[in-house]
Amino acid sequence: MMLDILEAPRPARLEFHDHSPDLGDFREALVHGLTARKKSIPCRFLYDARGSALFDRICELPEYYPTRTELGILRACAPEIAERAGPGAQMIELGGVNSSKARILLDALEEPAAYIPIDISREHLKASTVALGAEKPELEVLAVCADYTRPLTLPDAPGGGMRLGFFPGSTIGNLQPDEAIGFLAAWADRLGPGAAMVVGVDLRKDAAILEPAYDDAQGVTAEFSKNLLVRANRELGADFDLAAFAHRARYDAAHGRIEIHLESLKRQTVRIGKVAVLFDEGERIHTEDSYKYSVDGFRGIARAAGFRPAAVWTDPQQLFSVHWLETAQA
Ligand code: AVI
Repeated sequence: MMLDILEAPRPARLEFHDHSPDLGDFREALVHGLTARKKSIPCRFLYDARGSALFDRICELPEYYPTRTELGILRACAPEIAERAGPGAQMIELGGVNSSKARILLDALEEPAAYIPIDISREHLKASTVALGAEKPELEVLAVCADYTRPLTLPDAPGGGMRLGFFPGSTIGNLQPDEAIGFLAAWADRLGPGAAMVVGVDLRKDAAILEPAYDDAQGVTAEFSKNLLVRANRELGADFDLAAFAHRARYDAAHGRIEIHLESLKRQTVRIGKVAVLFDEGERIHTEDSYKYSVDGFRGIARAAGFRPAAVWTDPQQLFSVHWLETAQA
């Protein structure tokens, strides 16, 4: 379904293509995940309107270094990215409800032909699309509400410039490494020959920096994780007692990943409609992994996906990295 969300006339197109997954997906995934031997809920369900707003707050937290570090790197390397991309690029952002990073590149690119943000969070995406469209009336903004980890068709966009994928925020780290390879390979295919992709990747570091970033003093990350339970209560009529679950975040250095769980603080039964789920005291629901890579480790992932890693930029403290990956030439 395609909705034209702009009421006033404007020179360039502003479109909203809505392919968002329906509620059935959440019920099915929740029941499936909570009735398995090891309980889990897929992390893509974290991002409803409330979850996205909470994630925006996480990005502002003093402990959560990735956002401000990546912004600094992007500001510094934007001219080089613009030079590599050339004029008339179509920028396709995977994610994109918070377009502050895209703006840095759009401001640096020479006459970008179109900006195509793809995000699962419908209301957030709509709002940011309208705001960006108002700010850059000459730019074609073609927003796609969809799960960019699944097959999708890109809208027709103008311009003969480079197709430039943009995947900031180290969201690649929320995929398992083999999934990350499959995901990047699918995008290399979708972008086609002669394209490039800019990917933000969090780097491996001490647990003393990583763990507070995922378990902040104000409890915003805990609220973000528990939003899965809030959603289940509101949307599916489940009866999760939020006070009976605790947010846990721990760095597993051997796997290079932060593991996030919700831990049941007592033995309890939770109902999701007709389904009853028994929790032992201390039993955990796995909600998210956030993988951290070395620069070379990530370049290996990109190569395995069929990209040629051509450039990488980092901050002076080596907290975060931004990679320029190229697809094969036509
Ligand atoms: C979206 N993603 C990259 C975040 C991360 O750092 O893995 C999600 C997040 N979860 C808790 N805090 C941040």
